[in-house]
Amino acid sequence: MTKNVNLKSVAKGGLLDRRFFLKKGFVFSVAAMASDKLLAEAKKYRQPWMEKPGDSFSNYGQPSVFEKEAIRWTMANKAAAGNGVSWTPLQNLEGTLTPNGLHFERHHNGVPQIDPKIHQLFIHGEVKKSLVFDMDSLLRYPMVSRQCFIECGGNSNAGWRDEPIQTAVGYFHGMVSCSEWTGIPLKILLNEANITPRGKWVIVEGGDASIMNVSIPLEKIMDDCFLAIYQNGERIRPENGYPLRLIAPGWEGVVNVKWLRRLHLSNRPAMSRNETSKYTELLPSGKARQFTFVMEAKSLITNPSYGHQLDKTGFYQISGLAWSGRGKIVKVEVSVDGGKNWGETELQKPVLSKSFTRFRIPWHWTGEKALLKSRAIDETGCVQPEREKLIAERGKNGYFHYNAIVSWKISNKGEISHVYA
Ligand SMILES: Nc1nc2c(c(=O)[nH]1)N[C@H]1C(S)=C(S)[C@@H](COP(=O)(O)O)O[C@H]1N2
Ligand SMILES: [Mo]
Repeated sequence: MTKNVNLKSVAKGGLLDRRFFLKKGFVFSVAAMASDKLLAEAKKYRQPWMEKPGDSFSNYGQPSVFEKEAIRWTMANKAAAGNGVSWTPLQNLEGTLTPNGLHFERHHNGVPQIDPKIHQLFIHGEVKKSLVFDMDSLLRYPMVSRQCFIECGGNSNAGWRDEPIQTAVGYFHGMVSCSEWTGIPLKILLNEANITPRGKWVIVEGGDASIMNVSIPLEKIMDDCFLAIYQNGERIRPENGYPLRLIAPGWEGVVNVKWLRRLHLSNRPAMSRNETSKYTELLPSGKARQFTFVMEAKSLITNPSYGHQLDKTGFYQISGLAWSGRGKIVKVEVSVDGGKNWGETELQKPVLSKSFTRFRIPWHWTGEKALLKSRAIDETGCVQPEREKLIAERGKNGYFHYNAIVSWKISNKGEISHVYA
């Protein structure tokens, strides 16, 4: 067994060692053979797709037909037509960016098909100059690009249940995705509108059938909010807000209003449905949490995770995602013995603020029972809490903002289940 550099070898659950590949190096080859024999084998290896020309060009590419499992799982909600969610299959993805066709969706009343030639954006209220824009005029403004995650405030809410849900990580935590968004900083347009001293909140309204609205403090709007027009280089997909959406980096999904049509400057919040009857939660003290915009530090191991099967002992790469609405992730630790020992993982560079951060660490599985956990720490010092601690603070009335540590139990047969531990 290797001598560990920065991690402890643990009795149960095997060994975690970030430097293992560097120190030892090893081969996961199907077979090992001499070079001349291997060359002969390679020459013999011919498949049908090498015998004739392949398919022709396509106007818009699609994933391989062998990747049918990497799809969004959809879940309709009977509250209204077109209300529901589709989830990002986090268990099938790597790196930090979510492909556009797999970005999670949350609609209150379906996806409108908005004609960009007639779409308009109105800015009015506590401004000296009311403004109306069409898409052509917006496209003339200077733009910025920023990679950031969007997470629904209700993501991971199955964690509040008494029994741990047994489902793929994406179907539990996949109401979060990460894209490079490109658009116009809102402060440019609002400075043009010239806000009056009474303008302290911006009431943001969408142009879908739900005409959803939310209130955002002016400070946040002027700090880093922008109007996105492009998503990962192409125009935003209809389901993610085409032709225009608001991006409020690090803040809960609901304030990232899609199909944006109106910005109303006001001296107070609108007290709309999504900031009173929803997204307001009673604490054990009897007080309520309201306007809890920021998504707290969170992480989860996506591989291995529920639904995967470890069928051999030996090396696996533990890989997962971490993010925080407060800024950059500075550290992600992983434990394979249920939290007794923790090892520091390698973070994929560059680590960006309010964005997905990919962490990885090699793990030697000995074939014994193991209990995998990950714990994120952000640059403000926020540490992802254990579930017990979160529930002690927030009580059992929680529904939103669940960010507790996730635990995967590995049986001695290599089966993976979700546990509270
Ligand atoms: N106009 C409008 N904006 C909306 C919504 C909506 O239903 N209508 N849903 C909100 C919610 S609750 C979330 S979590 C995010 C989801 O964004 P996405 O569908 O692009 O992932 O959009 C928000 N913006
Ligand atoms: Mo949401």
